[in-house]
Amino acid sequence: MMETSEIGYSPNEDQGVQAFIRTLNSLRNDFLQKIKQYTECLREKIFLISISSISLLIVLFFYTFAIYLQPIIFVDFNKHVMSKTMLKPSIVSSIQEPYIYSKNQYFNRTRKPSENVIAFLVASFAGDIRRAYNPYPKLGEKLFQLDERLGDNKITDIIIFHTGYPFRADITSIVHTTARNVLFVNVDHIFYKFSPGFDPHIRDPTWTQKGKWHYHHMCYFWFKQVFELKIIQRYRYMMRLDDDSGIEGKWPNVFEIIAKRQAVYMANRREVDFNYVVPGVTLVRNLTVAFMKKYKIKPRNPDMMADVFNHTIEIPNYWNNVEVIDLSLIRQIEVIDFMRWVDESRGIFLYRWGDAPLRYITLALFVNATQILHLNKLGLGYCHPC
Ligand SMILES: Nc1nc2c(ncn2[C@@H]2O[C@H](COP(=O)(O)OP(=O)(O)OP(=O)(O)O)[C@@H](O)[C@H]2O)c(=O)[nH]1
Ligand SMILES: *[C@@H]1O[C@H](CO)[C@@H](O)[C@H](O)[C@H]1NC(C)=O
Ligand SMILES: *[C@@H]1O[C@H](CO)[C@@H](O)[C@H](O)[C@H]1NC(C)=O
Ligand SMILES: *[C@@H]1O[C@H](CO)[C@@H](O)[C@H](O)[C@H]1NC(C)=O
Ligand SMILES: *[C@@H]1O[C@H](CO)[C@@H](O)[C@H](O)[C@H]1NC(C)=O
Ligand SMILES: [Mg+2]
Repeated sequence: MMETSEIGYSPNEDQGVQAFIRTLNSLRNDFLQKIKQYTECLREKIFLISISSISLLIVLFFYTFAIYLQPIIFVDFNKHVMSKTMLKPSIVSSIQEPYIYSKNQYFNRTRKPSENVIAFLVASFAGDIRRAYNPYPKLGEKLFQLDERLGDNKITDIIIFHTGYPFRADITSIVHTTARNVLFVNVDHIFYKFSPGFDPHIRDPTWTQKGKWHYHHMCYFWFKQVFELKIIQRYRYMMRLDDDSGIEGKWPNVFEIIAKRQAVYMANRREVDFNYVVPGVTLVRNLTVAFMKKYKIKPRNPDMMADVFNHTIEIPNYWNNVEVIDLSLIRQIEVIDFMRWVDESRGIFLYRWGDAPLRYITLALFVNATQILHLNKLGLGYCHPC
């Protein structure tokens, strides 16, 4: 102030300058105030950002840790919260399978579907799986054999469930091999699915055949998925036959036999899966125990159930490369429930639980001894591999 007056400004000028300086000062004060507020705000933000980063790092750490620990991940077989009343049997796909090639359609026939069905599963020739091969020539021989050996008057439909795309030449040669109706049903839309929550990307299987997860997909398909397909709903009994197995000698009409005897299942011979070959196969007992406890189920077949539990290192199965099953069995709500428990436990993919031991346990739970017929007791021949 003194300086400015000493320089000799006029009072008017002096007042103007003072006002100007006051304004400047107040602006400066405002500015400093703002800066202070801003830095405080920034400090708060930095604090929040650091907190978030640290939490993120902690989460990441545990996540990575969990990934590394996955081979010994604990499956809580008891943690199922579904109640019986919540169940809906509508697990069946509401849409028709997208790609179906029907021989009847091809020949412009309007024949009704048969009562029963013979089902195969094959891979179509593709370059992207290990040991890719064309299964159709051999399958043609199988169908020819069936016409000769199975006493059903060649009326039972054949469904060839397949992945990939058969060549037209494969289809036409098969269509002309057998008198039966044949349906080629592409199952790509379900075959490569995994159990919910399973991560096939970072995990390694305990077992590999063909591609990394192909064998597991096959087990999943025959244990559960096949019964959810819309096309299967119209049939009463399903006979499964693998393309590396065959029926030998003359077979009677097994569908008639199973119906007359009011049976539910026609079983091949008993085999076992050892826990040292299929690590984790015995854990299927934990799931079975939890399931029986939850729904207070007493096994319909105590001998078979004892067979499941009595042998420390092995789980029994019927070698279901060939089997005949009453499809009304797997339409029962409790059975659907069991299949879902197995699915949700992810045991098929974690431990390669096979469809054969799983079928055996399903039978032990829901089917009594008189409802199971045995191929060997009926004197019916079977070969594998053939
Ligand atoms: N589409 C498709 N079908 C498969 C695949 N793996 C197996 N299958 C079919 O599923 C059936 C059973 O498979 P197999 O490889 O014979 O398995 P398995 O019967 O348990 O094994 P073996 O006892 O050695 O015969 C066969 O008819 C195969 O054609 C696959 O990756 N894709
Ligand atoms: C089936 O019918 C279609 C349309 O009428 C015809 O073009 C086709 O040739 C018929 N197929 C056979 C095998 O007769
Ligand atoms: C499975 O059951 C056995 C025997 O009761 C028990 O020792 C084991 O800890 C269980 N394992 C799991 C993963 O639940
Ligand atoms: C198997 O278990 C049942 C009961 O669970 C028992 O009665 C039977 O003696 C056992 N058999 C063998 C061979 O251990
Ligand atoms: C098996 O179950 C069927 C159908 O529920 C029944 O008729 C039959 O008597 C049962 N047999 C035995 C041995 O329990
Ligand atoms: Mg086989």
